[in-house]
Formats: sequence, structure tokens, C-alpha cells
Amino acid sequence: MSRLVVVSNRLPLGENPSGGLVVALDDALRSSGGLWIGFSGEPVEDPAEELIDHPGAAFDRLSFDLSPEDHHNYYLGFSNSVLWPICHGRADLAHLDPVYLDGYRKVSARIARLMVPHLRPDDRIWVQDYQLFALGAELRKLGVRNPIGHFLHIPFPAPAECATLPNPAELFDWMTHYDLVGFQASRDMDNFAASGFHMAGMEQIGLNTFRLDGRTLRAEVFPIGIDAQSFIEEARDAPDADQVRFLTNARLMIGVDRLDYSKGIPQRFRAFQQLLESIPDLHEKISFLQIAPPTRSGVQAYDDIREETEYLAGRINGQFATLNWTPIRFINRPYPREVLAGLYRQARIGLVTPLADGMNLVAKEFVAAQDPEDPGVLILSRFAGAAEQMPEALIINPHDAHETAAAMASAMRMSIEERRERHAAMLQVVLEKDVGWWSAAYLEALEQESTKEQPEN
Ligand code: ADQ
Repeated sequence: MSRLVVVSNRLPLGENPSGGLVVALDDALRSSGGLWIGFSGEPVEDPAEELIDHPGAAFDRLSFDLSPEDHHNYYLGFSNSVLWPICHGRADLAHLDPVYLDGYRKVSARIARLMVPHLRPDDRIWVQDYQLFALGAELRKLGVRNPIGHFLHIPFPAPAECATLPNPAELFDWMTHYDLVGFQASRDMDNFAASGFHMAGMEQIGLNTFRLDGRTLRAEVFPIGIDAQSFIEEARDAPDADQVRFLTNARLMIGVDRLDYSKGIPQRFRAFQQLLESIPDLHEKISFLQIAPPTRSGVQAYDDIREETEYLAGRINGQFATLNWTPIRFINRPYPREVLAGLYRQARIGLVTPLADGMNLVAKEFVAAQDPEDPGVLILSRFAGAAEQMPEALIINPHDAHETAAAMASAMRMSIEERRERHAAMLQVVLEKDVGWWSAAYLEALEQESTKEQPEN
């Protein structure tokens, strides 16, 4: 079997690297003597002009360093202040600074240059996510002929959003240098086809094939899953409800997200406020726990969302709290997987209401963690990729506080029969399309793609 080379923004470090992607790729990496390449994690003043070996894992690991300037322009800048907001429909938050785009191009070329001496002729290369859109094209420029695939974990922008990028045509030039691109949901494929046609004249020549400048690309939907079986076990074995019980006898409604403006946390808080205003009977009967550790501090939009959510939580608690009841508990720190699993299992309602989201794994973790005999209810935004796979959730428009509040009320009232029925249907998808299925399906498709010729520059 040919070797699998994974490239992602962040290299999984530590003795026993964990995390969804590591679990997903573990088998494929082990069985093929695989290699993982990624950023070392902290910018350094004098970056090494070679990849650095990190022994001690079941697969080989090589990291690249970034200077503070490259990290600023490529990572905080173009990746997280241009691509991230635009792919999530927030062009208003994008900082279109040409220095960022230059930094992104420069770092992509540098990673390719550092990688080449480590590649073997029969390697399959799998590039992850939006930070590395340009890597395939840079590898091709250096003569790499191996099969190279890309998987996008976040939404692909529709034409009107794509048009807000400083370089929409270049994006399609980058992407069509891959043999295979994978998306989370059919909505992303549709956007890719429409935007590619409008922005770059990319033609669709088959159900899953596209052509641009003589290059042919296969594109397909591979919805990512979770390590479902182990999550189920973790939730089952989680500390007994009494030990993690927090507070009163009120029913628990839970949200777990990175503190990101795409996750719809303020909208969710306003919907909860709407619920408490319109149905006073629910006071003291429902308690909302929102766990949201801050990320990407230093990017202004992330500092803003933190302030907005803190303000809203404080205001709602001020308005409704009693001596016995705090309506919202807002916690800004991460928790270990087993603690989250136990909390999900206790919750009557899982609230997953992003304004835009590639997939959203919390939705799947919530489903996996439930007791099938007495499951909680998932309230899920129509804008999460997960909504395509789990229509049995209560699907809502997160911008509509009334609709979301009505879903909360209906989840509180829902009969056990209906809860079981909805949960069983969702659990089946979570189990069948787990993370192992996802990586196997993607790698099989990549295998089928043969090496393609380098186009003329
Ligand atoms: P994210 O935007 O990070 O991922 P998500 O899919 O929800 O979003 O995954 C978050 C993961 O982090 C989950 O496993 C969750 O349990 C964990 N997590 C979140 N909050 C936590 C907390 N407070 N403490 C501990 N763990 C926490 C991107 C895309 C998604 C896509 C994934 C995978 O934005 O749409 O589903 O990649 O492709």
C-alpha cells in the first residue's frame, strides 16, 4: 500500500496525539507507514529551513516553523481574517489587506518547498482545510506528480460571497490543481460549482468532475463523522449524573462551541431570552449551560464576540435569575471529552445553532451521548452541514429568535416516544457515517484518481 502523507495546519504533537482527525487517520497512517506534516504551533524568530522530526508517535511527524510575521499574515491574517469570515458569510468582518494574501502565497510555497525532499514517488498526499488551499498548486509547480487531495472542513462560499475575496479566480486555480476535493455537504458542492463557473469560468463536465485551464478535478461530498462507538462508551461510563450535577432540578439545555461568531451564540442567548419572556411557566424549570472557550484571541472579531456574549448572559441573568436559579451559566474554558460526554447525556436539549458551519461535530457527539431509552432533543441550525444528514433534529433558522424559542419549548414538552424515534434515526447516521467511514471513503476516491500532468504555466 502506498504511503499516506497528511498535511494540516496544526501537527498533532504529544506522546499519544488525539483528536478527531488523528483517530480518523490513525489506521491509514499506521498501515501505510504514514507521515503527518504540520505547523509546530508557536511562531519562532528564526524559522528552520527544513522540516523538524517529532518521533514517538505511531506514524512519522514533521513540523515546519513560521516566523511571527508569516504567522501573522498567513494564519491570523489571510486564513482567519479573510477566508474564515468569507466562507462563513461574514464578509463584513474580513480584513482585505494585500499583505495577508502575499503572506498566504509565500507560506504555501515555503511549505511545498520544505516538503518535496521528504516525498516518495508513490505517496498519496491529503491536504486539510482552508489554510492550505494553495499547497497543491505549489507542489505541482515543483514537479510533484503524486495524487494530491484536499478536504475542506468549513463551508464553501456561494458566488456573492466568493466575489468578496480579493482573489476569487486564483482560489479556483489553486483548487483545480488537486486531483480530488472533498466537501462536507451538498450545499458546498453546489456553491463550488456555481462560484467556480462565475468567478473563473470553471466548467462542470460530469456529475463530479470539473475542468479549468485544461485541468480536470473530481469533487465530492464526504460528510465528516465522529468516533461514534468510543463516544457512546465514554458517555455511558461518564461520572454518574449526581457527581456532575450542577445546580437545581431544572432541566439542562447545553451548548458547546468554540467562542466564534459563526456559532450563533448571541442569537441563541436572545432566543432563550425570548423563551423566558413568553413562557414564564418555564422559569426555574430550564437551565442553559453554554461552554465556549475563547479562540484566536488577538483577532478583533473574536474579542468582540466575547464581549457581546458576556454582556447578553449578564443581562439575561439580571433580568430573570432568582435566589434559587441562574438561567444561563456561561463558561469560557474547555472541558475534557469525558466530562462533555457526561453533560450531553444529562441534557434534555442540545443546542447547536451556528449561522454557518461546515459540519458541526458537537451535534453528532450530543446524539451519540444520549441514553437511547430516555434521549434528549437536538435543536439544530439549518446552516450546519449536519442538518443535511439529521433532518430528525428540530431544525431551526438561528436568526429567528421566535422559531428557536418555540423549538426549545417543544423540546421541553416532547413525549418520550417522539424523543426516542427522532434519536434512533439520528444515531443510525452517526454510527454508520462515523469518522472511520469518512476517511476510508475519501481515501478510496483519492486512490482512484491517477497522477495528472502538470499544466503549462
Ligand atoms: P470547529 O469549528 O472547531 O471545527 P466542531 O465541528 O463543532 O467545530 O468541532 C468542535 C470540537 O471541539 C468538538 O469535538 C467539540 O467536542 C470540541 N469542543 C468544542 N468546545 C469545547 C469545549 N468547551 N471543551 C472541549 N472541547 C470542546 C471545524 C468546522 C466544523 C467541522 C469540523 C470537523 O468548523 O464545521 O465539523 O471542523 O470537520
